[in-house]
Amino acid sequence: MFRKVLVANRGEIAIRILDALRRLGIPSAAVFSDADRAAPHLRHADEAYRIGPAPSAQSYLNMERILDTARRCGADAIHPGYGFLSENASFAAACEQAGITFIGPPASAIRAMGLKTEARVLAQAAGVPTVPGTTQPVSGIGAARREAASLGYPVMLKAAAGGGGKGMRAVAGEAELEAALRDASSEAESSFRDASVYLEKLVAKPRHIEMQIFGDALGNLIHLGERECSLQRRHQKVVEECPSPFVERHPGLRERMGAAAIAAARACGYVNAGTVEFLVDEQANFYFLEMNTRLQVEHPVTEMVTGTDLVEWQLRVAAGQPLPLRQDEVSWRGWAVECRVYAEDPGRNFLPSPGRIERCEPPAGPGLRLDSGVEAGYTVPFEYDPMLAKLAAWGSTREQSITRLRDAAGRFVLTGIRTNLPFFSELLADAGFVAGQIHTGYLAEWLARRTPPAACAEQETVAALVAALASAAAPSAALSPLEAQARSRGSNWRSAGRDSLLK
Ligand code: MV4
Repeated sequence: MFRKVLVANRGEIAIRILDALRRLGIPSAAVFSDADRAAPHLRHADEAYRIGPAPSAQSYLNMERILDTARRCGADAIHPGYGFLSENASFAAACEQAGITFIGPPASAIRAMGLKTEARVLAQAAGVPTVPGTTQPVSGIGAARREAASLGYPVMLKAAAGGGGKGMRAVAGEAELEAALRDASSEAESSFRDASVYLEKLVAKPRHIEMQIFGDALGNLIHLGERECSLQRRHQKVVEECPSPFVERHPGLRERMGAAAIAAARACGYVNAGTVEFLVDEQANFYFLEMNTRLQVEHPVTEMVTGTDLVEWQLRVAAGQPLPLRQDEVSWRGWAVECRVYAEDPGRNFLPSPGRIERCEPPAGPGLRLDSGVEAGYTVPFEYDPMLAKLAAWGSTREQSITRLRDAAGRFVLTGIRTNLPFFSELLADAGFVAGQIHTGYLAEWLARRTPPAACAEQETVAALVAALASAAAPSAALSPLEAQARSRGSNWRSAGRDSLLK
């Protein structure tokens, strides 16, 4: 298929891709920044190349450096993983121009789905249901008032240039519209350097259900079923599952959402792995949210239920081969649930807790899968996304997969840093979750019920900072620069850059 593939990523997804290359007998090259000189993913590659200093902008986002490294090491393909350059149309185009295969969709498809308003127009033109609202940004408060009045409150303001909740404001009535528009525009400007905002009818208590699709260069396009991703915290997915309990309870919904997802993919000439995200309301109406033009973090739950290897599919399709399965050959067996293991402390408002991992002893057992980027003795760098690993469990029923995952999360020994593993033992036992009665606001409500209402996150952060400074002043200060740096970031420590990896 390829002479050599360079994996332009790090952590668990780099290992996931490098191991697939090894299984397929394809030579591989890894890259690393100065912060990743001892990173575990390097040992899964045949060669490793330094691409720059720790900051992502000077390393994993440094397009020229990565392309130059690919040329110098003789790689004829680059796999971007997720986050970083995986949805950068200019990078995909630069690879194409350099004669290096970008393992992902064509740059034109990335561009077409990159701007949320344009993606909505494309979806609408393809007959895909979208939330009622504007397809162009509103020009000012006057237009916003008119649009909101015709839609009817409540409405949702959204940044045209971005997703992930930045620049988004729910507006219950006209009295709040002007202030909300001002806030949404300024957050959109600071997050995406584009203040454009558009309007949608607010969908109450929606679920986030996404369809995995796959296209090859011969025009075949299929779906591999859905993933329920409604358990999110601050627009960051925490638990994902396949199939969705809601879709299971609504016969015919999967087929309708699958057809819509394929129509959206066809409208932008999609090839390779992609995901179409939908909002689903309590009456099982579904609305196109956005299309992610990359392999997603949560792809393992789809693999575990369909028995596929989506990275192998990506490589084969990028090499011009047809899809390994036709739509009528895709089958789903059992259930899979995944939790994302982060270096953060649930007891302190999920404050970062990177540092040196002392023990890392994953659980073993039937149906378990761990995609990990860390090991004992490894120091988690603070420059990148704090996700350490993904722990998933397959079962013949949803109950069995949840029980296996909850038990495994409780048996996962990971010390030296704090992680959110203990949080999963609780969450996966929650009656609402076990009953499948979840929506995108569920986790926030659950957390609010579970912990004493903090006076305010800032006070907690100040307290943490005072504690940190106090212990730093003490001669035996155990504070690593990491911890101090991380704490100084306060509770909202995920910068925009991090979000790019939270997909
Ligand atoms: C919405 C919505 C309700 N109504 N749009 C959040 C980020 C971006 N992906 C779109 N999001 C939402 N859009 C309308 N018209 C509620 C959300 C939303 C959400 C969506 C998916 C997953 C998690 C979410 C958390 C809060 C709000």
